[in-house]
Amino acid sequence: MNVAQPKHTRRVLIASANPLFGKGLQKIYGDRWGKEAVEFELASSMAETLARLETWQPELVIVDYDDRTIHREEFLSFFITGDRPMQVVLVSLQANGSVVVYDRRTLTPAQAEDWLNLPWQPESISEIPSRSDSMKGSAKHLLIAGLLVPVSTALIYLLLTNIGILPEQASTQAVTIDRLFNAHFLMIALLFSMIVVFIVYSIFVFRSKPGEKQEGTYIKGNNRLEVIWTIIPLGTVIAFSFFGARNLAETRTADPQALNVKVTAFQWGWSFEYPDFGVTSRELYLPVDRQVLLSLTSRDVIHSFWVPEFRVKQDALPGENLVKQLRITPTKTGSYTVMCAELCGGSHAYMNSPVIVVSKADFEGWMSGQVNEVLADPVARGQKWAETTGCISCHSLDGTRLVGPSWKGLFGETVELADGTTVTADDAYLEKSILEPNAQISKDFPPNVMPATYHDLLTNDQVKDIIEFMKTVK
Ligand code: HEC
Ligand SMILES: [Cu+2]
Repeated sequence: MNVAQPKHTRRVLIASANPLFGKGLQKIYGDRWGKEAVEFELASSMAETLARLETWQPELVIVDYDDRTIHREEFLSFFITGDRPMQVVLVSLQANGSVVVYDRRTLTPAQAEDWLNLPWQPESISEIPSRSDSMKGSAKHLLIAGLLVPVSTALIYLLLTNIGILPEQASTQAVTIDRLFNAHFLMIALLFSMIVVFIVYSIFVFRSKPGEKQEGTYIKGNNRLEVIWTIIPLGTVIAFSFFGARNLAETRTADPQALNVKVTAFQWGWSFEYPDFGVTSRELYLPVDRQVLLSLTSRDVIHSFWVPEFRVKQDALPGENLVKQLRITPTKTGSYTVMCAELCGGSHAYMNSPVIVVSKADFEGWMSGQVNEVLADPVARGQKWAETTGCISCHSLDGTRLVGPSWKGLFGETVELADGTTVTADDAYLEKSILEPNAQISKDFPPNVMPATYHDLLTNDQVKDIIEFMKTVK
């Protein structure tokens, strides 16, 4: 039988849950017409078939007669009532290679071939653009959008690295950390562009015109694509974790000449002890260009030591065996602030202390001043203990009411107690209030708030020094 070659690609929808059914038919068609002439779609369920009919509008539908999931009768009635230029054929493929069509005529493979190519109406469907045209079109769109991605990536990366997201770089560790940050910014810019460029491009270029009903092709499953987009991100994440680990090790490079500082965090402040000098300070003084080894502990809950300009951060944990170390090599003189980076209670947000990076000479000058002060004057010592053990984060020196009563003018005053009695604030009362805070509670202040641990933390001399200092707070 002689059938005219169609001028356009035929769209043939094969409805069968059995993939072999589709393959067999594709082969028959391919041999006869050449692979280019026929375009196949497979639908493996009734719902899928109906969906493909809507979106793809095939010219010929071949239904697997033996497939129970496809409800051939329902199917047939659906088509007979439809008004599309579309052929429907119910086909049963036999094991011996012969083909049975729905009216039960048994044909040889060659006869069936001809039968399946029966009347064709190219005119009625000639407006549908051929697949190869649309392929050319989509390659063009892909190329344009694909070129916009690196452009957008570069712009976003420049933006991210120039709006000052990162604070000043003031330590050698910061250089290492920022290198990784910048790699992440590049990655973020690329991922953002890969998604948003395509979305925005589609919104403008593929916007449907008024009255247009045709929907885009429904694409289900693409193993090659899925393998690619799993392996590339996986490899990237592994590479980043490798760089991350290497950078972390780099920030921990130890210098044997490092300056030792013990950092104690408490609710809500910091105290810095220089064990090699016997000096304790409320401010962290550091010499520039020398590594400092911070040994961090906490007196109460978990805190976290963080100076943004130095980048590195370390938790301070309560417990004697849980001392954590952090190495920082400041590279710029100036004033910074250490803040607590772990929510630790009511005044967490105000848990700031100055960090002052000075030249080597200035550091030595400051240190000798501290050493002399500690030795000479009990009031100066007392003030130092009061600051470094955290008293003045609860007791003000200027009359302001903080968590506890202000120390202003306290010495020699008559204090009203919660039990209604009064007492004179003399040496004995103050000492008792420090060592056993719950023995006598001041009126209008809560019990069990002032830590009862100073008994162990402070020596008798330190308590006396603090009281000497309190006497001067007028
Ligand atoms: C967490 C907050 C807190 C800290 C830290 C703290 N106190 Fe207190 N302190 C209180 C409170 C609340 C009271 C009032 C209740 C009471 O008498 O126990 C108080 C009461 C006192 C009193 C009695 C004052 C008066 O007017 O009768 C003295 C003296 C005192 N504290 C000294 C100290 C010293 C010295 C330190 C540091 C070594 C210290 N406190 C640390 C909260 C604190
Ligand atoms: Cu804290």
